[in-house]
Amino acid sequence: MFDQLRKSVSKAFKKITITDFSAKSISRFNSELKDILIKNEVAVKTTDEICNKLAQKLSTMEHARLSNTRSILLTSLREVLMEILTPSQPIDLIKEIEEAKKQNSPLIIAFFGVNGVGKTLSIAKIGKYLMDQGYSSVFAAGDTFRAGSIQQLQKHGENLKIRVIAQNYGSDAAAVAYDAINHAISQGINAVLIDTAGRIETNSNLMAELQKICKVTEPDLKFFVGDALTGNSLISQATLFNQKIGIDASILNKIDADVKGGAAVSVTHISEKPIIFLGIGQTYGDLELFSPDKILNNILPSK
Ligand SMILES: Nc1nc2c(ncn2[C@@H]2O[C@H](COP(=O)(O)OP(=O)(O)O)[C@@H](O)[C@H]2O)c(=O)[nH]1
Ligand SMILES: [Mg+2]
Repeated sequence: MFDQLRKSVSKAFKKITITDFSAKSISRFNSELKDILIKNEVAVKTTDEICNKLAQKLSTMEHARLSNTRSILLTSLREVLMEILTPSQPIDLIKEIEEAKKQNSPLIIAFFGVNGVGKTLSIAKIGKYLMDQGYSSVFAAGDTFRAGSIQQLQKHGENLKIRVIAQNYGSDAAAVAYDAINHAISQGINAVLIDTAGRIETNSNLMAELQKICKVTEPDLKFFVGDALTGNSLISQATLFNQKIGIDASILNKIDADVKGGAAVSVTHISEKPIIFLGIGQTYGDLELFSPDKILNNILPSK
């Protein structure tokens, strides 16, 4: 996880020679940090924010007696990154399910994102996660477009013993999702996880289809699913999906193969929405609740 980014940051810290936090020293360090972040596909806007915040923090220390500039720098950078990674409104999925339960209704979650980012597998992982916590779910096979997608979800359902509501290819995805919600209501199921089609993000038919699903099913939560390996392109996808359908949180997949970490660092800051889960592999258990600390420990040297 984030090997390339961690190595570069560690290297930059090893060769720090500054002995004060004068504007000149800060700017020297920041210009190196900026290069590292950009090379690892942290969004430009997020990179600028990190460097500006760091400069601001350090400038107040200019006249302090500095015995260990390196450790002050490290602590300051940790604080800045923590702010960048911490969402203003975190989402607690279990709390949301409990709230819905009190209203005698299932929590409705729709998953959006381009093809191949791991939407369908994320639904299976979250179905298992909920089951492990004692909550039931039903899957809605709302990708009625891509060949094989319905069977793929059905296979996950079979493996996990979770019911999948499906119709034929080409059928109305909103109607499939609606059926699944009715099934959940009648059976007292805790959560409805709605799969959707991906295609490419610029496809306006797709956006219209997704908007219709939202209109018909009124999801409690809309999750944007992204592939961390796509770096900056993930950031533009998240922005577009947020504009077109409004997202509540992100799931970042393929973190296990991501050496750069740019998407994980930028997406909360850019979308102003929390990352809720990280996908860290291809099995059902390869799902982690997002934690800024864990990300930081994979980026920054320990001391
Ligand atoms: N290494 C890795 N592969 C993943 C992860 N999530 C999904 N995948 C793989 O990505 C591919 C596409 O996943 P799928 O769920 O079909 O994506 P969808 O098109 O968005 O529904 C599959 O081969 C998955 O096994 C992850 O966190 N790590
Ligand atoms: Mg799929």
